[in-house]
Amino acid sequence: MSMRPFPMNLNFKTGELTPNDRTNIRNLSDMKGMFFDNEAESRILEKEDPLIYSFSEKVLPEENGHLQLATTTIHPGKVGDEYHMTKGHYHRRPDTSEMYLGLEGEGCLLMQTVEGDFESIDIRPGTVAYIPPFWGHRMVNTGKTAYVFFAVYPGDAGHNYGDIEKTGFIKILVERDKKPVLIDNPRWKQRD
Ligand code: M6P
Ligand code: ZN
Repeated sequence: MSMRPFPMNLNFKTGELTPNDRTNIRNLSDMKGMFFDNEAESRILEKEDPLIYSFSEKVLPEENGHLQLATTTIHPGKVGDEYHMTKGHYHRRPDTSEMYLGLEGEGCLLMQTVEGDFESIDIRPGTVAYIPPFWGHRMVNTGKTAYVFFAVYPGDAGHNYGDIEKTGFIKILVERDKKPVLIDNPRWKQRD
């Protein structure tokens, strides 16, 4: 059955997408082992379980031909020296792409392939980044305010978190002398 066209509202300051159907919350306890400094993670979790990011989605059919629409807000902060970030993922259908549009705040998009290729793009309000098929992607908030972006991707792309959980990202973004620096991840493992 065909769907009727519909409008939505995207608030360019807050990223609020209305109407949306689902808001997903990711606290530090949902990201165990993803930040490099496990001791810093444990120290924080002994006291609290901070909200790292949330994303709101319009529920649309997970089918070829449709698109998925989502806005994400990453709260400022660090775990050890590493800035707050999304889990990051490849697509379950790896030959699908994605578009990110920066709305508020400052940060960086990290991308990699399973073969070990790596790219990063700074994303500010108004930056449009194209993530081609086969590139895993993660956003990192390097600023002191909320980092907000809008994403569009194919309806049937899906999420593959397992491969990122196994290997980590090739590079990580850490604070050095109060500035963000991209360094090699000593724990990066090439997938077998
Ligand atoms: C963006 C999109 C979504 C993704 C969300 C959070 O909105 O890429 O598909 O789910 O960010 O990122 P992650 O799934 O890596 O936690
Ligand atoms: Zn994606």
